[in-house]
Amino acid sequence: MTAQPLSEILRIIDANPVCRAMFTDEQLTKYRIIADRLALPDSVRPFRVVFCGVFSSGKTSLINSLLNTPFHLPEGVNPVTKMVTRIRGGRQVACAYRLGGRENAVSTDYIESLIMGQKQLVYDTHELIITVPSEILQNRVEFLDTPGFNDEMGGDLERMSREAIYESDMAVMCCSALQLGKIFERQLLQELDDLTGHFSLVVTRMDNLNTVEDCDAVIRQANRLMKDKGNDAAVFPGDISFVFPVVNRNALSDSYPDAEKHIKAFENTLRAVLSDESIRRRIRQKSDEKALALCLREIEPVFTQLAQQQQAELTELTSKNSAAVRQREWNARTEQNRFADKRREASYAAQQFARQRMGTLSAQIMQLHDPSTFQLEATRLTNSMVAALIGDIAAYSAQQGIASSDTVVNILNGEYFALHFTVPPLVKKPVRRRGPIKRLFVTLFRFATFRFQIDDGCEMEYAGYQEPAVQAVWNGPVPWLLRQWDAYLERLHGSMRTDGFYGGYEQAIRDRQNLIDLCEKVRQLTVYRI
Ligand SMILES: Nc1nc2c(ncn2[C@@H]2O[C@H](COP(=O)(O)OP(=O)(O)O)[C@@H](O)[C@H]2O)c(=O)[nH]1
Ligand SMILES: [Mg+2]
Repeated sequence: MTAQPLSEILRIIDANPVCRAMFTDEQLTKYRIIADRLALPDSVRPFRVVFCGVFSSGKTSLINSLLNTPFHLPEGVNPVTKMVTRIRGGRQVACAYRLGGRENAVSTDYIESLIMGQKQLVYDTHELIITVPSEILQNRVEFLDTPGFNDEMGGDLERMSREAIYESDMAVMCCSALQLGKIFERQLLQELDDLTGHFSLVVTRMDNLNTVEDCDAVIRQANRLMKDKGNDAAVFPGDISFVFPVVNRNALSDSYPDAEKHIKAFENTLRAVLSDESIRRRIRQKSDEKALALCLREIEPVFTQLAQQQQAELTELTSKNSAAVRQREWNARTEQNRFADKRREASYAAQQFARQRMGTLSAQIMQLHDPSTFQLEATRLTNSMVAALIGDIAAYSAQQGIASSDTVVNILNGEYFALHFTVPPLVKKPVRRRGPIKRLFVTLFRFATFRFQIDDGCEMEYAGYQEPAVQAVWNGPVPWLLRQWDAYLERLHGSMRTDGFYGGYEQAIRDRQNLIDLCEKVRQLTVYRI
């Protein structure tokens, strides 16, 4: 038997808060106790017999009777056992408590007051280890005496009692003859049947019944309750599933004449079981299997449910995500189209303005005949024209609702004035080289037509000097302006709104997928023994 799947599952649960939240603390403690017990190597593992039942059902009395030593655990009418008492075999009576994985000795004088809770040991220690020289505890047999269930002291004692069952290989359930068949007793029987390879029902206080008929009725009822339970009886040399001792030997009375016989029979059979290695091994194996299967049976549906729930969320998230993606793409496309249209319109308009303005400018430049004032005048004209052009673009963009005119004006003005435009100076232009005869004629012709003459073999002229200036205007401010305008629209377009959609889908989907994988892994582990 290996504790592998359960420990592995517990590691997964501990590591994942979503899985952790699917279980109660009680459940996890149960799994942990069982996993720990399964992990113990056989060579050091005690054979644990838990004595359980409601309080005052005679558990401690039964243990005292079985120990058969001068040492007695305290018993009483009121619930007296306030701690789980672990009773081991040893050479002499000793007492210890466990703290931080270590056992610390306590004086045996305090045993009674500690068990009865009159004396407080250490905060948070609810277990006392008592060593008793008793024959029945040989072979690493350990008895666990529990405070018991249905105690008015409340949940803590019940929790301790239940945890002792999770630890144990075998159980003895004590039940008063007057309580037999009550709902709680039936439930506890079922619980023991689910958890242990073998358990016995010991009906106590038979002497409290008035008639032999009552005794027979109780015995019949006990048989009915144990039918199909406490199974695997075949491993025993005798059947110890149903016994009806009167535990308190002092209380033997005429009303239950078979008492002594039953007690002896129970003791003998239990002794035989506990001293037989192969029977112990078979009971333990069965208990381990049952306890593990119970845990896995409980765990499996939790993870199936978790996986289903995550799958549903995953499906929803995936469709939401693809809708969001589609929406986002659509929005981006329409937005893009809208901007592309606006931008095209705006660019055309800007070009048109530029052309008109620059056309006027060119015409004016063409009117300038005086080369000495030409450059200054052309620059001044160009600058005033560009300023007017910027104003036009701003007005246009405001009208189109692309941006506030201020923004455009600021952008264009700022950059324009930083790059104040200057029309380049006039240059003389070499025309062509001619021979002396032709040069003479040309000189005469020039003279006749009042044109300049430079006689170095080349002809230079200022004729058409307006042309390069107009070209410079067209190649300078106009493309610059259009570039600014385009860049401005580009910036506007780049900061286009694409947010406002839930963007966490991818991570959420990944989380769900991981959890589903984890559930699948756990479910594979649970298949192991179910
Ligand atoms: N008359 C009678 N009294 C019993 C019997 N078994 C236990 N008692 C008494 O019932 C009281 C409670 O017993 P105890 O062993 O402390 O119960 P526990 O709480 O289950 O451990 C004690 O006073 C016992 O002496 C029994 O079979 N018949
Ligand atoms: Mg007790």
